[in-house]
Amino acid sequence: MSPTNQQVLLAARPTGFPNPTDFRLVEAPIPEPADGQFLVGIAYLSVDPYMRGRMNAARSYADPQKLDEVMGGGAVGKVLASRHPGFAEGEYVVGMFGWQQYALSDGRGVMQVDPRLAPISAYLGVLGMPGFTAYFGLLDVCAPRPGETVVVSGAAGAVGSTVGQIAKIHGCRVVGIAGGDDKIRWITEDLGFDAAFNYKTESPYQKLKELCPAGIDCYFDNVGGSITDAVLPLMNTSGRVSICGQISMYNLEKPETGPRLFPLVLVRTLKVQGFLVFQYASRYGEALPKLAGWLQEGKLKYRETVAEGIENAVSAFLGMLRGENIGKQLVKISDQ
Ligand code: NAP
Ligand code: FER
Repeated sequence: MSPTNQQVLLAARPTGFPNPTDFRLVEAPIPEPADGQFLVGIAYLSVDPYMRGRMNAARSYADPQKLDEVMGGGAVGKVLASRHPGFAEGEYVVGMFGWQQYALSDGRGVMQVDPRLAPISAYLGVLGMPGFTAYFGLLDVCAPRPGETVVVSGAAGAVGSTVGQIAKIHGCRVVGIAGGDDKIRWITEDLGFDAAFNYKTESPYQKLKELCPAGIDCYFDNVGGSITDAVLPLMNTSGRVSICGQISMYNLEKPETGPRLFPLVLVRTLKVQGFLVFQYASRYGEALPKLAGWLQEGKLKYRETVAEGIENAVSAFLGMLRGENIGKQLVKISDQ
């Protein structure tokens, strides 16, 4: 039997929390590069929260994921064959290669990665899109000053765990919010967060009041919803709020109503700003050496939760949406 390219397609648009039946695993022939193309053997693929948004029909920053097409997504791998002058066989690359074992590329949006600087999987996490999100979303949007109190939600995930450590590097007091005692232990004992609590077993407002006696200067929001409703009343005057993600709402069938907090934004003169990491694409080259430097100095640590095999990509994605990951959720496709 000739080797094939296993791929995961979007089979149906979910309502509410996605089901495994919204996806389909298929086999296709391994493609051959034409002139100007190269073939990538994928080593790891990334499953990310934004993919849930792209499964809906509504257009936003990017076009929706098309039905019956390979799920889009970032991946790292090795160039196996090349007819492209800029990419040589044997090089490692990161790009939007999708949920499959092999991908053809024309090089657009693809970057070479240095496997001597860090294991290649890191380019999907701390040295990749989530790392850049943490870097710019904290430093550019919140601009934290030494001694300030920074609160991070989704604190044990890919973005949140990096945000907390960058805030520590900048001399802040950091308080994390995450959904499990194992997650809380990791971010406080290993990553150096000053304090953290499990929002599933503690009252966020009461805990934050206790853990942030000087109030909150910066809030990096990965989750939204009732957690954010508890943070905002504790913000100090002229506090900054970086709206990075609202994952608590991504799978809701009906929008939730909550308290109306804009009066607080007004009287505390808060800056509340959403951002998309892609806005900073021209500055990734500024963030990468900083993140890699902190990694090498041991000031920045990361963790990965790795599922094995393309056939487990869907369960890894659904597990990440349910909070089963600590650090970055990846899927290992092959040893490249
Ligand atoms: P992640 O945090 O590694 O994984 C998602 C985490 O969300 C889960 O582990 C889970 O942790 C938490 N979660 C799930 N449902 C929740 C709920 N109802 N309430 C509170 N927390 C919930 O994912 P990531 O890649 O680092 O992304 C984190 C956030 O950043 C997401 O909102 C994502 O959309 C956003 N993001 C934004 C940009 C941008 O450009 N703006 C770029 C990348 C990511 P718990 O166990 O703690 O619940
Ligand atoms: C994310 C959540 C939302 C994200 C991007 C978006 C890159 C927005 C995308 C869009 O507007 O299309 O985690 O990460």
